[in-house]
Amino acid sequence: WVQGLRQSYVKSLGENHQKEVVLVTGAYGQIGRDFMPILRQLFGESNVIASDIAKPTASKVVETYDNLKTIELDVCDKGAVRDAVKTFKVTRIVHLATMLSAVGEKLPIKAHDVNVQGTLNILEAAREIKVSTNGSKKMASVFAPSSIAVFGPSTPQDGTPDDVVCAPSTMYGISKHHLELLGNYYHQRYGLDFRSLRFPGVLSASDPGGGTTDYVMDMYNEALKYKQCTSFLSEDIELPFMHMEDCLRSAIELIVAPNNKLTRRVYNITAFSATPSQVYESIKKFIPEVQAQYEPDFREEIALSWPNSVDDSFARRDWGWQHAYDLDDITKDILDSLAAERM
Ligand code: AKB
Repeated sequence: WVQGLRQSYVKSLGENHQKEVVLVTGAYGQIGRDFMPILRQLFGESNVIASDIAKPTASKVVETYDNLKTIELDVCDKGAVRDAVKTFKVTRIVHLATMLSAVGEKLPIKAHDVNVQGTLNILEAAREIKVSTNGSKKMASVFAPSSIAVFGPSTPQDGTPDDVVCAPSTMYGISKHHLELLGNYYHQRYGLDFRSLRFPGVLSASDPGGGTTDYVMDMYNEALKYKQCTSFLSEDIELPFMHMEDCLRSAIELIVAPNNKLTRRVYNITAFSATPSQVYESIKKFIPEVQAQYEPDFREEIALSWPNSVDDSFARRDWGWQHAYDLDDITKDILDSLAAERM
């Protein structure tokens, strides 16, 4: 699917398009690690720069990708962000650096710094850069994920639409709501091409990164290792989810969508909803002897403030979003990948 999207993207730009230079922040996080190879396929291997707060060890980089340009970049450091964007003449920023919900409740001030100040630094650097493209000067465009965490306890919880009360009760949710508002502001005020998706829980075989929806990945890991798994949410708490591959495809589809197709800068996006007991039933289809227990902790309150399900009909209508993976497809796929990693 990347090749198909690449062809239509290149075609839509016309013959004489300038090459893109893409800066990815948080490139070694849960989404970044899987997103990097796809972005390199789409924009060209040497045109994508991976950045993160700490540079991974050389062997890790070499193992993962050939000729990868990597830089150490703290998004809270305004000067360093500006310098990176200017030095590489960046035309597009994929801003993934963030602190997720559960870790954000443990370190709320740090989460505010990274998620709020970091995002402002990115938008400012994108606005300032003004790269020459085909004779005209253009700001860098920005894709930055938002989250279902922008919704709060007073939001209607079933089939939550895009335009609805957003009064989040977590620092992560507050910062993602701020990101959406800032992105809309930079778009309206300066014409900056900002695009965002409100991701649900994103499921993959890679290590989870401090989120509330990560209980699913914990259950998969433990089920495989011990035939016994524990959910840190109660069995009946329903949340929306999607497979990492669907998440990355939705991001690319939005990034390459022609501007005239978009009726908004931020879209709800989802695949399906599930409870911990449904996840357990799904695991049992592949590991019949597995047992589950439910030991809710502080993350229960976060989960209770989020929607059970999300209405993503605007994304489906405007740029043709369709998910490919349902719960059992994901369970099978992730259990297979985890089993292969252990061999
Ligand atoms: C989290 O649980 O914090 C994230 C999210 C839903 O944004 N996965």
